[in-house]
Amino acid sequence: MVVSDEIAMDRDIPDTRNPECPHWQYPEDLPTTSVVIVFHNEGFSTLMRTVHSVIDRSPPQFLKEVLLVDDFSDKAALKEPLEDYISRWGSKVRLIRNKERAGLIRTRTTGAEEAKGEVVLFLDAHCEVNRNWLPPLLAPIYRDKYTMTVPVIDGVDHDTFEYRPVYGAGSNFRGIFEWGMLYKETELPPEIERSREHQSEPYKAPTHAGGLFAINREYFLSLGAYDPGLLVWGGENFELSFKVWQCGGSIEWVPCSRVGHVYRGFMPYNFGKLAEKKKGPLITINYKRVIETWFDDKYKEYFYTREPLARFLDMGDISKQLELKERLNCKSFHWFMENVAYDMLRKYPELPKNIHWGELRSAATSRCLDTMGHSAPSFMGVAHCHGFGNNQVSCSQVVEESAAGRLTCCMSSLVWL
Ligand SMILES: [Mn+2]
Repeated sequence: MVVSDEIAMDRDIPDTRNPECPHWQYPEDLPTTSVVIVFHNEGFSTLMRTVHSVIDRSPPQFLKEVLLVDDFSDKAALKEPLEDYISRWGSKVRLIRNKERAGLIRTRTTGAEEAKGEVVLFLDAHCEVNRNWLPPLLAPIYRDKYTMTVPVIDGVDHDTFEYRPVYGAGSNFRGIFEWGMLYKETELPPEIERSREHQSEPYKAPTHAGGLFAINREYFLSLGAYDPGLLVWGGENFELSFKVWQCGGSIEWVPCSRVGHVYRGFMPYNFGKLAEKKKGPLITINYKRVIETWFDDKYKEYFYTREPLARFLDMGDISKQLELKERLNCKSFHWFMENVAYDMLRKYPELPKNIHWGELRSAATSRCLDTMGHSAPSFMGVAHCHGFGNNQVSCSQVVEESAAGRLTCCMSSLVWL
């Protein structure tokens, strides 16, 4: 925040688009857009720089409003000083506030309900949109209102606030996931590469990172917005992606729309009272709701192989979600795997059932293998066995690949081969 506060709200940033991008033509009657930004105790300057960049770099005729939705922040700067600051934009920037903490997911739904534009475009509260970012996101929705669009995300360094692309202008990636429901990005499969004429044209993708996307507002609400049973954060990107694809829509990533995002170094807030009500890791509970609603039985087992404890977590009632799936006549997960995420099994093959899972205890020291809160296997350690699973769950499968077989181990959200 010290660095961010020193940087101009309307600074220039490098144009990271593919050089083809300025040559595309877009319709002049694109839908109007509400840019919805949810925040909870966000830094004042990062939040306002997000708004400045949207106002400065969006054609005004397509930008209906920027709708700020405060998820019950308690920082003083986000009270009257924020209201004073945004008054310079009149009705173009609107602020609504939750009366209690609702979490990111539910607050996004509130934003969509309150929005006045035909399209809702969600941004995180610490972004900087790049040159002509908006028309390329709206054009596919204009063509087909059941398309949801996703910009390419550039990085804004959380220490220096340097703006730099994660991917070069010539390389395209798309969102997938592995069976423990960790979000991944991968090169375009050859099937898609072959069908493309230009490096800069939009392409279909199975899923998205979650924070930044545009969707027709009525369509989003007709899908039930986000499952209201999902708590705070995590898994909502998958829920929406499966729902869109399996129920007749599609997702396109748009290389000519670039948005910078500050990737944080640590989780800067807690889940407050929302987390206390639930037993077990909240994100895994969210994943369980999503896979129990949208996966077919065979694929559910792959998730339970990676997260054996999830089978015993209380995910609440999903009957409304299953009803929605029935009512919208949605396709199977198998259809999704065959037609949309067909490159996924090449990267993350089907998982056989676990042979063993539980804590892995040293016979010599009686201490347990532990992820130590890290997400890479090289950082694993041993610790006092606490018996509550989570970061001390290990499991093993034999994957028949050679005559000798191959042992796969996983721990919590880690996998190694
Ligand atoms: Mn973010």
